[in-house]
Amino acid sequence: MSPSAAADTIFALSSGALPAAVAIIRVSGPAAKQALETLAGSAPEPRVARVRALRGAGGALLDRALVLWFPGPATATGEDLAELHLHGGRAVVATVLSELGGVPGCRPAEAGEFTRRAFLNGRIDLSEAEGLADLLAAETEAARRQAIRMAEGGLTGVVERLRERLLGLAARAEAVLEFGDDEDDVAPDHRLKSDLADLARELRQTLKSSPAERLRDGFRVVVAGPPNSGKSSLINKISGRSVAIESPIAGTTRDLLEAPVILDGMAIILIDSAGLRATDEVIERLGIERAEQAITVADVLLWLGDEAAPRADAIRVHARCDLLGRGVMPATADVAISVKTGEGMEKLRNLLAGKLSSFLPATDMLLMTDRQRGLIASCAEHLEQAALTPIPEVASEDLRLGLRSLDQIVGRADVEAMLDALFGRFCIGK
Ligand SMILES: Nc1nc2c(ncn2[C@@H]2O[C@H](COP(=O)(O)OP(=O)(O)OP(=O)(O)O)[C@@H](O)[C@H]2O)c(=O)[nH]1
Ligand SMILES: [Mg+2]
Repeated sequence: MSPSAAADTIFALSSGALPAAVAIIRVSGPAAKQALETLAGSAPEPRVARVRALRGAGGALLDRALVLWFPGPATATGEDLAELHLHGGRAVVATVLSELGGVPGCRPAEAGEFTRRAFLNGRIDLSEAEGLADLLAAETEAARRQAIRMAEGGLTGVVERLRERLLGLAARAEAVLEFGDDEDDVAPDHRLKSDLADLARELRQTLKSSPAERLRDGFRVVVAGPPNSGKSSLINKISGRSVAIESPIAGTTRDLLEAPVILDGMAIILIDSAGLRATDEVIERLGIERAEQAITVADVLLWLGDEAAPRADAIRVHARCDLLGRGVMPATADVAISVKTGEGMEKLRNLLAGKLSSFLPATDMLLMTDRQRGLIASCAEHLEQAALTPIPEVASEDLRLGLRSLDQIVGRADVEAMLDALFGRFCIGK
């Protein structure tokens, strides 16, 4: 019996916001066919769209709709599935949903429940489900492209290949366990440890690209420098909004201010910060502490100071270059800009976009979510331990734990705990 064979039948509006030209309601579960029969009189032949009059319990006409019937298990959810393509008015949809609620065994779906059933019935694996969740949430082109690759199982393939290799190594470790004492039978596996270390290194390498969350939520670009250097003005200019107060008074900005911006299809969050200087003023000092912290965790630092940047990888900006005495860019700066004249702004955008695209994964690599990165890191850790330990039993156990981490990425291992977290990210009807 499939895991959800005994489950309720769920239904929800699966298409976008109303009103719309067409609204699609999906019904999934053992009572899906009965729901169709109740509303449309009968279910059409499988996978053929038919126009049917939908009627309520009292016989009143609700809508003339296209209806489809997909018998399980070869369906999106792995269960019996019906689709009603209605005219997309709010009243029509509300009435049909309420009629469905009256069919025995049917209830409204929870967020992500359709996808959850697809996963439980083996129609998709966990990384594909995560890709789908991201796809629904993707607001930028770069995030969308990445999410599509994940939804198509890109990460599954990568993990499968890693898993095959790890299985091979685990088998060799077992062989050492079994025959290790009897050196006449089997030559000792001298290369096992270095092969383990190699695989661990490769895993660590895949962690060098940014987490998928960054691509979705935006790279954090912190603008910092001394007071009055033009930080707030720059942020207002790039975002095209008045995010932060600009003023000739040094020490205007205190808190960190965030402005989400799309740059070359990439989501970024521009972060304004308090000007750095020695001060006795308590609030200003708290602001400066926040600024210093933001500088250390920034994905990119735009540094507007004339003195050396606090991070070697900063983009050094010579701001306010239209002002008297600032016309010559110092050799230590990467770009001279003026928000007044617009000079250098294009070059700054290009420098920033270039830096950000270096965080994107290479074409054959995939962005991973924090959860997936954590599992890859834990797998690498187990391999490293296995490569170090002189005790074959310990090495074997480490490899088993390493495999388990990989399995959790695609949801092979015990995963119930994280399902709620993942599927809760979906919208209802997905
Ligand atoms: N001429 C000229 N003035 C600028 C330019 N950018 C900023 N200013 C002026 O410089 C002053 C300081 O600008 P802000 O953007 O408030 O500077 P800030 O770095 O945010 O300052 P704090 O928040 O106090 O740390 C304001 O009077 C701005 O109008 C520029 O490109 N050209
Ligand atoms: Mg400011």
